[in-house]
Amino acid sequence: AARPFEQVPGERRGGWLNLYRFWQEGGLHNVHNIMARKFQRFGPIYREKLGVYESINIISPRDAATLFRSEGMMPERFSVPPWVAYRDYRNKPYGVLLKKGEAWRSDRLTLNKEVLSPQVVEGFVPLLSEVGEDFVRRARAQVQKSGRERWTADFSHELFRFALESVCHVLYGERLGLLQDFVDPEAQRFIDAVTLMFHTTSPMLYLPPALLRGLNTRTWRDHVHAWDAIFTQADKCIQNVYRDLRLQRKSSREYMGILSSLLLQDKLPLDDIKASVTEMMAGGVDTTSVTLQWAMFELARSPGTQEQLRTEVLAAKHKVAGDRVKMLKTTPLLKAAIKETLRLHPVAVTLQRYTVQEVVLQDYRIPPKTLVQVGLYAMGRDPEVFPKPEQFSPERWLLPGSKHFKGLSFGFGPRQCLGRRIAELEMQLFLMHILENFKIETKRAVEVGTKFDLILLPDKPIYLTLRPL
Ligand code: HEM
Ligand code: 2DC
Repeated sequence: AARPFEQVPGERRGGWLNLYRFWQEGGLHNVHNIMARKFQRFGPIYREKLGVYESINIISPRDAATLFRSEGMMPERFSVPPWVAYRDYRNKPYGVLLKKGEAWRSDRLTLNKEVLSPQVVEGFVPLLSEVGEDFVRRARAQVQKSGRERWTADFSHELFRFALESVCHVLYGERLGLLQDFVDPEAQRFIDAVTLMFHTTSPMLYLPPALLRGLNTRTWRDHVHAWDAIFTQADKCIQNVYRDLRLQRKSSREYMGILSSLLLQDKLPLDDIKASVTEMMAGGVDTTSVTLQWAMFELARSPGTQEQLRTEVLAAKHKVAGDRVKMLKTTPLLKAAIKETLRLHPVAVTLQRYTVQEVVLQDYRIPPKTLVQVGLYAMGRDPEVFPKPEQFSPERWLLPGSKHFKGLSFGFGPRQCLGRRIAELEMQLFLMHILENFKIETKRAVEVGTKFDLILLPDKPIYLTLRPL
């Protein structure tokens, strides 16, 4: 028989003392490294209590498989307390990100049809490709302007704008024009608000929502302001589309974007549509832009791999006369490069689920309703799971039988990332266009680490050079 729950290794200190130590040791921006160290110290399973939250942490793909296979029809993850506290404080409805149970499931099934299903997703390709082409155009203009046949910069702000432009094009069927010289200050405020929202979440991550709502600290106030700005701006975009639809300003033949489809379908109440569309708009900025930054950085450091990708992309382009949908079907290495980027640089430090029945992990019996976290960052760098983990090598994803519960960057199952297909297409098309037009370079010697700011980010600016081919 399996061992009892109480015997799972870990520290036995109280949660508040732990949280205090954690603060003191600068753990705030270092959650990922602290976890990796704990797996080294305690082995592939350990328990932890921070503040009021107790969790079991696992690292092996086999345990992840056990966890996800028993997650049921309405999986629940850790509900980020400051996000819940804000919605309750302002009396704003939850979207799929924060809903639970049947309410989550019915919203999610309706959204899946418009955001994830293969038929609609193919329709996103021209919209996202267009934004990628604009980025190339802008980059060429910057090269011209520099007078040095190259463009060297920290691309993070450019990529934030690219990402917001992309997600808005598929959500609203409209362009914001963020890749021109003049950028709408409201859009820039939205981008800054999302970054601030993530940044102010982490210090309050382990405090219960009820406590947060009454707080009057700088962090909580900034957090509220950030979400206020996010909701106000998203609401403006949503109202625009709503008005155009009522005035029938758009022809009903062309694809009008996710929001219009949801409104015309009339299956979800308007408030629920708004809540989830706002979450997608906010969720679509930092996630893909940071991943693209890492991808370009890794490709710049591995010129051989970069050249292989370019060869694949150019061959695909040649074969199908530039049809992007078809190109995406013949570029496995490009897709593997994105998976490989997310292995080393995941957006989410962990995946989490509350167990619904008893499961056995590493021969310990884990009772129902336990918070279990899969250490995604630690798994991606574990030599037992990925041989030579420090090497950026997309080919490892093309070896047969090597992927079992290892490619988990977007989560798993019915609760996985809703924006997954948008994110993947956006990133694949972006890299395609870049590889077709530029060489990506960087100063070889610079090491860049990772910082936890709720999502994982580069700990310093990354300078890259684009050089026209
Ligand atoms: C959830 C990763 C981009 C919207 C998640 C989760 C992960 C994730 C790990 C939790 C999944 C789980 O618990 O199994 C990523 C990564 C991205 C990305 C790595 C890009 C590189 C996006 C984009 C959007 C988005 C572009 C919006 C269009 C969401 C939403 C949820 C979610 C709404 C919550 C879904 C639910 O609870 O039903 N994402 N994401 N994400 N993501 Fe993403
Ligand atoms: C943060 O301990 C660390 O995709 C916590 O687009 C556990 C945790 C729970 C949920 C995770 C979160 C972490 C990181 C950010 C994620 C989030 C679920 C969705 C969110 C992974 C790992 C994200 C970035 C969404 C955000 C949408 C939002 C802006 C409306």
